[in-house]
Parts: sequence; C-alpha cells; structure tokens
Amino acid sequence: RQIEVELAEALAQDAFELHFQPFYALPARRLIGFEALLRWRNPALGMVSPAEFVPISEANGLIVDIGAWVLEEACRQLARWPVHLHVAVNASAVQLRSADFVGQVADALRRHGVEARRLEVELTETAMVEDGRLLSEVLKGLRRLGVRIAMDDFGTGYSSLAHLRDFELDRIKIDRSFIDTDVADLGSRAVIRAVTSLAQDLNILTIGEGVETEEQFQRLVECGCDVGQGYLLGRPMDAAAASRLISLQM
Ligand code: G
Ligand code: G
Ligand code: MN
Ligand code: NA
Repeated sequence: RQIEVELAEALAQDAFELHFQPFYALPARRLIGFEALLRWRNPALGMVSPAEFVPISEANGLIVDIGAWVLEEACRQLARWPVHLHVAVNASAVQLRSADFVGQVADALRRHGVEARRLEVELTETAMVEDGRLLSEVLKGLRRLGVRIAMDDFGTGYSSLAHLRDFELDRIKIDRSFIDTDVADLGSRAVIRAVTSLAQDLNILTIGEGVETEEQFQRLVECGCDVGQGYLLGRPMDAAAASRLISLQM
C-alpha cells in the first residue's frame, strides 16, 4: 500500500510517538530539557525514523497535521514536567509556511497551560533559505509569544552568517559534524570556538550536538559552549524514561 495512505492512518490511529533526548548545561552537566524526536510505530517495519517519512509528508502536505500533533504532544509532556525544563521541537519549512503556524503553537501552549518560554522551535538552515520574508514574519510571531528559536545543524547549510544577521535567534546548534570528530582535529576546534564566540556577541546560546566521547565533551567545555547533547550524555528515550531521568535529577 501507499506510504502516504499509511501515514495518514498512522496519524488518525495515534501511531506516532515522541522520544526525548536530553540537553545538559555545561560544564556542570545539569539536565535542562529535551529535544522531541518523532517516531512512527509501524506494525510491519517497527520504529520508523522521520528521516524516512518527513520528506514524503512534506511533499503531500501531511507534515502540517503531523507537526500539529508534535506540538500538542510536546506541550502535554511539558505540562507534566518541572517548569525549569524545556522541550525543543523540530519544525519543517513546509509547516512554518502553512496557514497560521504561530496560532497553532499558541493554541497548543494555551490548551496545556504551558509557558511559551519552555518551548523551542528548531529550524534547519535549509528551511531559512526560501521565502525569507514570510519566515521572518513567522519567527517574529513566535518570539512575540515568547517561544525560543534555534537554528539546527548550524554550519552545514549555506549562507549561515546571513541568517544570524537577518533572523533573531535564541540558540545555535553546532552541527555534529564539527562535534563528533577526533579532538586532535584542530579545524573542528577552531570552528566550535569561532561559533561560540560569535554567538556570545550576538547573545545567542550555543548547543553542541552529537557528543559521543568524554574528550569531545571536554572540548566543548573548553570552547565555551553552553549546552551539550549526544549519545554520551543521553540517547533519545520514550516519555516514561524521560520522566524517570527527571526524577533521578531532582
Ligand atoms: O531522531 P532521528 O535521528 O531519527 O531524526 C532524523 C531527522 O528527523 C532529524 O533531522 C530530525 O531533525 C528530524 N525530525 C525528528 N523529529 C521531527 C519532527 O517532529 N518534525 C520534523 N519536521 N522533523 C523531525
Ligand atoms: O537534525 P537533528 O539534529 O534534529 O537530528 C537529530 C538526530 O540526531 C536524532 O535523530 C538523534 O537520534 C541523532 N543523534 C543524537 N545524538 C547523536 C549522537 O551523539 N550521535 C549520532 N550519530 N547521532 C545522534
Ligand atoms: Mn534537531
Ligand atoms: Na541537529
């Protein structure tokens, strides 16, 4: 059967699930929040990664409804967790350009009584490329609500520096291709240092993603990065496991 049909059914039958990967403040390794990562529980295929189905649902527009479900579910979890923790959701460019994305976000927050500052929206640089004017309006709307904006996979797209100038961002996630390298690699270290220093001047928080070893963790600390994320620190986990992790920290 067509995967498009299956995806629509999955949404109707609640076959999607959010997993949560922790963020830790550096250098203390204090838990500060989670990134929500979408999964599709498929009876035949098992857990399917969004890398497989997001492009398809972007092409047929279903990503708008899937994205609304993600926002709803993220806010539902936020309402259950301590107020010092935040959740970041990944948003597709198609979703941002759909009618009233800002309204969708505001509704989800209101329905669950969650403060806007606890929600972050992660965008890729690619999402920022087309139709900058419309996107700029959407980001302004989100910031007016109090929602934080993060640029995902920073350094892999093009025109990154123009985006830093043109959009008001709250966080930069330094792409894991700069993080999960041999720490003897001076080039990556120089990039991490340069990005964190630039971000500091712009009053933007930096997140190093894809931290897999203690050495990489230490390098991030030395470079003045604010937040770390990666398999070393914590893998994506289901909501129950995330809640257990939270209670362990309290
Ligand atoms: O978790 P994983 O490595 O499988 O994620 C693969 C890709 O899917 C990543 O680029 C991630 O940003 C993206 N992704 C994860 N969850 C969502 C989501 O809820 N919406 C969108 N649009 N992309 C997501
Ligand atoms: O594009 P985005 O950064 O949203 O993608 C997040 C994806 O990266 C998630 O699917 C997650 O599973 C994956 N990821 C998270 N931490 C690590 C890590 O330490 N190493 C690797 N290889 N992948 C990671
Ligand atoms: Mn992300
Ligand atoms: Na990323």
